[in-house]
Amino acid sequence: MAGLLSISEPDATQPTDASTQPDTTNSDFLANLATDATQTDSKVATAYSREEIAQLFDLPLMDLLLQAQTIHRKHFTANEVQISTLLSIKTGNCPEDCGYCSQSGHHRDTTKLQAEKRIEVDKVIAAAKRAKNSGSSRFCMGAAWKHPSAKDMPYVVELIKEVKALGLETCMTLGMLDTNQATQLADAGLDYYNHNLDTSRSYYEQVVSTRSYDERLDTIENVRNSGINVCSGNIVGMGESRDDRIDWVLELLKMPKAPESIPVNLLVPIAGTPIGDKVLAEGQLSVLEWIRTIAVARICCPTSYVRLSAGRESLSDSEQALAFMAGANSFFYGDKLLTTGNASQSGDDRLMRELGLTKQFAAPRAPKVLPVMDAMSGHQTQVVLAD
Ligand code: SAM
Ligand code: DTB
Ligand code: SF4
Repeated sequence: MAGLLSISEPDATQPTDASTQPDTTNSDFLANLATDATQTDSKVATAYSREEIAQLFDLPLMDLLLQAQTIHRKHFTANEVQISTLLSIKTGNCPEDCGYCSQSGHHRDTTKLQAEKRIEVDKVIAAAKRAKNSGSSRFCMGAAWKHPSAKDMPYVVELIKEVKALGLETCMTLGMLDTNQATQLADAGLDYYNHNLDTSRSYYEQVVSTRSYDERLDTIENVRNSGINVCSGNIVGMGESRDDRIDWVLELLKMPKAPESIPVNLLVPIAGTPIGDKVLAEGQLSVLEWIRTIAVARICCPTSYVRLSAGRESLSDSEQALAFMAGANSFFYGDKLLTTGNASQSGDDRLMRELGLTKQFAAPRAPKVLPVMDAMSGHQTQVVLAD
């Protein structure tokens, strides 16, 4: 295990208190973890059993962070982070009843969220330009829909093309997509589609009743098959158990390919939502458990970007530093998420300087369908590019 501390062979010169140390000495799996990370990605991304994931969660925190950071450095440039800016392009009155979400029409009498119709293309482009000028490399557009309607498709296709023309990567999160819609977005050149599983299959029914876990997986499969990069993550701190967080990791590993981007949201408890109200009354989960979840996601999906998502506004610099140590290498940048506040941009600039983090540049996919002029007829036509 060149260059890595072995967690199974403690330094004999250091005093240890055997009564307080978890027994990790019998686990070949833990001893070989970082060595395994040098093997092929497909092996690493599918190799973990439920028990092994549970063992990772149980590690002493410093051991877990060390392993996660070591694995991170085998697959990514150390100290480089990808940053994205979010914009809500259609806010509130969502027909789904997600128990954490300010935008659900089911909670509108208690959240009092001001709903807004689709915002005009020009306004989206202006926000994307501001994001680009601030140094963001990806622009993520979210809509509170169960799924886009047929009349929404030309609008979102136009947004993808216009935002890409600025040299930004594009991401969308619009609810469920069928195969045809996923293909239309892929043809327009969409780089990422965000669709979170949020939690385990068994806890999901405590979180939302208007759609099923399998519908969520179907959309992710449609996105994957279309060639768009998959962004799929969770929310930590909704009242789910450690077992639910383990099962969520297992769901990622069951996919034919792990998501390229994994947002790990820390619940923002929003007053007036059923889950927000419960957490506000009963107390929030320890931030360290969110950090452990980030580390386990990093270890199990070593080539995925792991994103610090909702919840950073309430965290200290030191807590965020630990999350980067745990292998997170992307975050949402800008003063607002969708409907709630984010850590401030100026604060993030300062934090990045203090931690020595640098921003990664954008690498947008080329659109698959390009407009061209037919030289003979003078009419506008399209070419479909090969993959
Ligand atoms: N409507 C689309 C959907 O559900 O896929 C996209 C927007 S939705 C707001 C995107 C994600 O934001 C959710 O899947 C959830 O993981 C996260 N999210 C929403 N509200 C949150 C909250 N209060 N705290 C933490 N994460 C939240
Ligand atoms: C994701 O996983 N988190 C982002 C993004 N994907 C779309 C959204 C966070 C929303 C937080 C609550 C809000 O601002 O409404
Ligand atoms: Fe709608 Fe998405 Fe909010 Fe659920 S999380 S209520 S689908 S906007």
